[in-house]
Amino acid sequence: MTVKFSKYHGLGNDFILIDNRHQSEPIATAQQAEKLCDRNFGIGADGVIFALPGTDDTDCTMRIFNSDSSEPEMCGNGIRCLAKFLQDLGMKPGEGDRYRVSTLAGLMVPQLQDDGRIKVDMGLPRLLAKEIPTTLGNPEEKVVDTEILVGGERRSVTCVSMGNPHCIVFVEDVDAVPLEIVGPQFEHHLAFPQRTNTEFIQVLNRDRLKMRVWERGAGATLACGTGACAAVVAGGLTNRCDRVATVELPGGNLEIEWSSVDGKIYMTGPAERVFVGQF
Ligand code: ZDR
Repeated sequence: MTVKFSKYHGLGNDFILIDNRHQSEPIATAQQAEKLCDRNFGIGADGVIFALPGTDDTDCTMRIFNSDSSEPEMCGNGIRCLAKFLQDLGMKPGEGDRYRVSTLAGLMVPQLQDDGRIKVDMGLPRLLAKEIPTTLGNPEEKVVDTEILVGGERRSVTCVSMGNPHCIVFVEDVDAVPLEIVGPQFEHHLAFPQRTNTEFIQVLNRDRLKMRVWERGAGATLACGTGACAAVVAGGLTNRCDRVATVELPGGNLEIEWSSVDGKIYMTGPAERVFVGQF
C-alpha cells in the first residue's frame, strides 16, 4: 500500500501528517509510526499525526504517536501543524477561521490567523495531583513548589496537566541543565505513573521565560507547545510570571496567555510544511 504523507514542523518540533479522514482508525500502527519517526531508517520526526474524521460537532479528530510508539493525549505544536495541514488539504474550517478538533484531551480549537500563525484554544489546565497524574502531595490538591528527590538531588517542582502530564522545574540557568541525564530521571520517576514531560524554566522577566524540554516518549526536542502552556501556568501559580508571556524555546518563541476571563490557555505560534512524500 502506498501512503502519502506531509512533513510539518512547529518551531522545529517535527511531525509526519497523514490524511486519514476516510476511516476512523489510524492507517498505521504505533510500531509502524515509531519506524517512520526514525531519523536514520525512516522519514524522521518527533511524532506521527493522523487526521481522522470528526465527530458530530468537530471537524476532525487528531491522534498522535510519539517517536517511541507511545500515544500522548495531546500535542500543542502538533495541533498547529494539523490546522495548517487541513488548510493545505483545502478543508474549510466549520466555524469561520477555526477548526474544532477532538483529541484524547478533549476539544481543541486552532484558529488560522491573518499573519499565518495559529492561535489555539487549549482549554483549561488541570492542576490536581490525581489529574496530572502524580503521587506527589495530596491527590485532591495542587502540586506547587513541591519537593522531589530525583537522581539523588532535591528539586522543587510544579505539576500541570494540559491533557498530558508536565513537571516544571524553575532553574537559575537553563543552559546548565544536563538534560540528557536528568530528563530521563524525571520521565521515569515513580512519582509519575504515566511518565511525564519535564520543562526546565529560567525566568528572564515577568513576561519572558526561557525553556528547555525533555519530552515523554520523544526526548529532548526543539519545542513543546503543551509544555510552554504548562510553564506559564506554573509561573502564574508561583507568582514568577504574568498570565501573558513569551516562552523562548530552542526552536523559537511561543506566545502564551492564561486568560483571566475564561481560565483557558491560548497558545500562538507558527507551523510550516517542509515537504511531502509517500511510503
Ligand atoms: C510536547 C509536545 N510536542 C507538544 O508540542 O505539546 C507534545 C508531544 C507529546 C508528548 N511527548 C507527550 O505528552 O507524551
